[in-house]
Amino acid sequence: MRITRVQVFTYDAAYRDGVYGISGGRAASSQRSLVVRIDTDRGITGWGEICPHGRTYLPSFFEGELAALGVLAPALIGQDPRNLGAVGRIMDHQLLANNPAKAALDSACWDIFGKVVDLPVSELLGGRLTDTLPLFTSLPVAGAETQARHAVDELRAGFRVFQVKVGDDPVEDSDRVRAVVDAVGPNCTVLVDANGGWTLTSALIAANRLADLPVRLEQPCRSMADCAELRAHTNLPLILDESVVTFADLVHARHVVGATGINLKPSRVGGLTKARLMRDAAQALGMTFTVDDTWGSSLATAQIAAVGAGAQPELLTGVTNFATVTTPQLGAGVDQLQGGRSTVPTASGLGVDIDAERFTDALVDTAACIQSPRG
Ligand code: 0XW
Ligand code: MG
Repeated sequence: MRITRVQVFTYDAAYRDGVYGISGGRAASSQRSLVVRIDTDRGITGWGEICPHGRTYLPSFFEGELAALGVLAPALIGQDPRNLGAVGRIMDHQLLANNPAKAALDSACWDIFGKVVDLPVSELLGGRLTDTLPLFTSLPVAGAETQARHAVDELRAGFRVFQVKVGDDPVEDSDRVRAVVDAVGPNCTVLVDANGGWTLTSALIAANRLADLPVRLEQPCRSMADCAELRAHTNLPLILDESVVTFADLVHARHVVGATGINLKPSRVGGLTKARLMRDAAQALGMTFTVDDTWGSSLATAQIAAVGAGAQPELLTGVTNFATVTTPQLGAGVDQLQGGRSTVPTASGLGVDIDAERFTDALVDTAACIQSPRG
């Protein structure tokens, strides 16, 4: 089985509730997503999605990942998409960085593999330990009252895990977190995500003010060194997100920084193949984790669900469902259930029935890149 064509498309993934903001004034009403379509000589098509979050959330950004896809896509022509090890090696030999671009191609290959063997990707990634996944909901930066009201709306919708966006003024931030904790009550989990926006000074002030609350801090400072310093001065559990890109980062996070959890994003670590490794390693290290991504639609959600379904339920805090957060959706796949949970697709591949008609104007098309063989 060979890859015959790779195409890259885009669409705008708009936030359902208006503007989504995180620390440092990083706010947007939509993000440009990149959707990869891989065709094969057996007539089976695979799809993958990555959606960078602005230009300063991670080093990765839309134009950069698009350029990387233009380099990576031709290198995969003629390769067997079921041989994920070789696909990953070829991509890593083309580019050192650009994990999200590699992730989109890796996901599309897993989608094909699952369709070939008629199994959901979740089962190919190590098995399914649950049929439904706990969801977490992200509350963008806003005033205390607004964030608490948003939390109550989501509580009524069934959510029990809340990610409160903070990271600017530590006094206001801690007041807003307290308002959310009071609003949702004691049976919920609250993750306080600064997206690296606090200085060590601010993080220490916030952590002291939050010390009596049952909350976990997520990526309080940008560097692992500052997060480690903070961890040495607080008893609040620490989750790392943006800092953990490689396997070595994960081990460092656990044993040097003292992190007790990670936010695992397939696009940040380079795809489902590497996310599986990170999931299993985090579990072996006894860490809790959320499975998430930078943004996207039902396709990114299906990628998340494929990793989350194989997680040990007692270590999985929650997963994201972009299918209820953004519009438009690319096709049915993951459904939200009562009680703040979502389904795990059971159809073969990633299980999302992509509306291919939506994607006609390719930004990258290897059909146009294929050169005639020499000699
Ligand atoms: C990447 N974000 C800003 C958007 C997702 O909803 C979650 C969040 C994060 O950093 O965890
Ligand atoms: Mg985060």
